[in-house]
Amino acid sequence: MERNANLLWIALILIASLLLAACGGTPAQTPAPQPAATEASQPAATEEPAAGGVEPAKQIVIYNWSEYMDPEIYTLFEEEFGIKVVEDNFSNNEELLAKLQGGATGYALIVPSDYTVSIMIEEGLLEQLDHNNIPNLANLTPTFREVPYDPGNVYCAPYDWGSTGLGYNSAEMDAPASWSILFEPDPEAPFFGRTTMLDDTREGFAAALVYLGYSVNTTDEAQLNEAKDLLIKAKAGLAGYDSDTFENLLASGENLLAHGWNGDFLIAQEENADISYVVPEEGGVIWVDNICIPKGVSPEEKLAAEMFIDFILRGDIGAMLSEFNYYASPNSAAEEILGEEFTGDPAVYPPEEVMSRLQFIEPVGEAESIFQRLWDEVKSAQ
Ligand code: SPD
Repeated sequence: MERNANLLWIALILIASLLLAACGGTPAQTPAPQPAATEASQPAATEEPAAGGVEPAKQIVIYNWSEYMDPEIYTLFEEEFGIKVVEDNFSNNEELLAKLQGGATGYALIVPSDYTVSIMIEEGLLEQLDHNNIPNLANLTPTFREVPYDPGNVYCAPYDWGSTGLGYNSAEMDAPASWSILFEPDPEAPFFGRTTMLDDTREGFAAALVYLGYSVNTTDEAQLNEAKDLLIKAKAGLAGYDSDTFENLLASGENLLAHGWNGDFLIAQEENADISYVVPEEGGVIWVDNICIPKGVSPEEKLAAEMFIDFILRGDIGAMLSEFNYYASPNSAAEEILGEEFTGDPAVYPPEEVMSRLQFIEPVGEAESIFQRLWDEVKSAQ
């Protein structure tokens, strides 16, 4: 994907959020979409019609990020459709991709980020969605129906979107202005040794590359080696790499600073009001996560998976999802329910000034293996 496409995409999200703000939280879409299926109109579990003679599986497994789905959503889905959804977790896109590339079976739903969707489509790892089974795709805002990595939602439905920056304990330290707080470690600082970075190849490199003023998608080996050296230097001040519990370690006071995703820090803030989030002056990452069906599922699992995708695209369920994980919704019917209090929160929907400093991670083809080799060197450095 060209850098221009990246900028256009940021501009589209920005315009969507500005229009949203200008309309006082009402999605910039006329007429406002209605959930295609309401609770009242949903058939009871036993009445669920078979699509093309196929009956939905009674149980499916979703492979998702941790603390990303309200468990109550699984309960409501099972009550309504008689289908149990079991969750398994991964920590980063590379882990998810490796699992699928290795031929893993058993998952009916997965939640990859934008650039990973591109790779998965390219490698033939995803099923195409049957839109007849997912009428609530109509609830997505126009921007999210035409995402550059999957125009027309042929393979996936956007799940939510957010940014990557730094979370910190505002009672113990000032807001970090720069990524230098990670990459110029100061043994005298209160957060020295009480800091985590995401256990994530592309996110780790993105932090170092934006600090150096380079594109997060550079494939220039000299720039990547410079970033690797910085990442190794940062290790002196780290307690470790963590993509699953970094927000809990901040909330508990065990750590004071963490590289991570905005919504997770807002979850931590519920427990500890001193936790704040900032995108450093050099910028950060913007991303869209997506719900997709991996290749190789049975027709029964595929139907059940599409029914679940349709369920979370309902306005009320999409709103429950965002209220649980504090990430921005791609769903205008959900945004109507969430209201201005949520959609006007700059920690969830970043203002223009912040948006302009964010970059999407994009697929880098053959250079993926360079990122991976250098990241392995970072992780194993003493
Ligand atoms: N707690 C789950 C957070 C999921 C964030 N996914 C974003 C990945 C961007 N590279």
